[in-house]
Amino acid sequence: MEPRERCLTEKQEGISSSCYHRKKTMSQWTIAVGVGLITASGLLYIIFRQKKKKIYPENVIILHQFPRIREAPNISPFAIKLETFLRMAKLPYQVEYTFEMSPKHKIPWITYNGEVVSDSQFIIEYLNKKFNLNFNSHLTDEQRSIARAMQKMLEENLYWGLVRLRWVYGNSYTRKIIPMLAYQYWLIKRRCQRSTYSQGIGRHTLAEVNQIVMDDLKALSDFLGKKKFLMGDELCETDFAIFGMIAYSRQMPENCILKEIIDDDVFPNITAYFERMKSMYWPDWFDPTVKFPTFGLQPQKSHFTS
Ligand SMILES: N[C@@H](CCC(=O)N[C@@H](CS)C(=O)NCC(=O)O)C(=O)O
Repeated sequence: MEPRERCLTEKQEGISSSCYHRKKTMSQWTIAVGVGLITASGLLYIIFRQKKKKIYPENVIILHQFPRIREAPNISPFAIKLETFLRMAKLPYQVEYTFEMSPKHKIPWITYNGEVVSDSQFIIEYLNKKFNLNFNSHLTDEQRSIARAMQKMLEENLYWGLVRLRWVYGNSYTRKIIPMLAYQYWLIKRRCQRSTYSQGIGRHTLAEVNQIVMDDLKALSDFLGKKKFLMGDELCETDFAIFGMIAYSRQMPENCILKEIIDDDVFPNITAYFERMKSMYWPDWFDPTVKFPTFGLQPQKSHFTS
């Protein structure tokens, strides 16, 4: 190679190697900044969570649920189910009104001596073990199976129909029961449109949803017949779920089929069942003093503790 050519090649190599080094340094910086940001946000999240960690009284079940409304103890059937169970079992509990979701991103949930438990059914099973309870001990295996099937029909089928009627078709009627801004309603509506579509019921017409709701209630009514509780004279665990779901069905907006069902008392035995459970456990069902939303830990009610 000529000395001039060699000189040029060396120069080019020098430029490209400095370019390469600059690029390398830049990508190292990008990675470092990225890692730094992720670590910092992780730390901030932990600090924030720790700061938010609340101290609750010992040996008291803290029931985290949506704020109550004037006409009923809650807008969630699962919360009513759970609180009725707590009252029936005379367990020491305190309600915390909140919009904070459980680690499973659902509500209600409980905290008990630092332990967090999610899902109303798992909570009941957890408390059954902790406090040695069993409201199903008088049932045969066959009755247990029927009770489970009935509960799943209401909680996994009827519930979604009711979600659809309240949030997707409810609009201003729902906002009369649950005071909220139009924008907040719209956000929840959008969420419920998606969830009911994924679940499946959201793909049906309103008439079909009405039919599903009606058929489920009829099945419940037919099975209940003249019985006091689902399986006879003695209450079983599924009765809490049934009561929660009937209570929920009675909070539906005025423009929906449930209003006609209730007004015309199409299922008088369901009405009687609802009134019976309500009078047994809920002297404070209606609370004219409520200002929705009320947040925070509520005082423990002494007449429901053992
Ligand atoms: N299987 C759950 C169901 C709870 C549930 O669906 N809660 C509703 C309120 S009624 C909820 O948290 N919805 C919020 C969402 O799905 O994002 C239980 O029994 O607790």
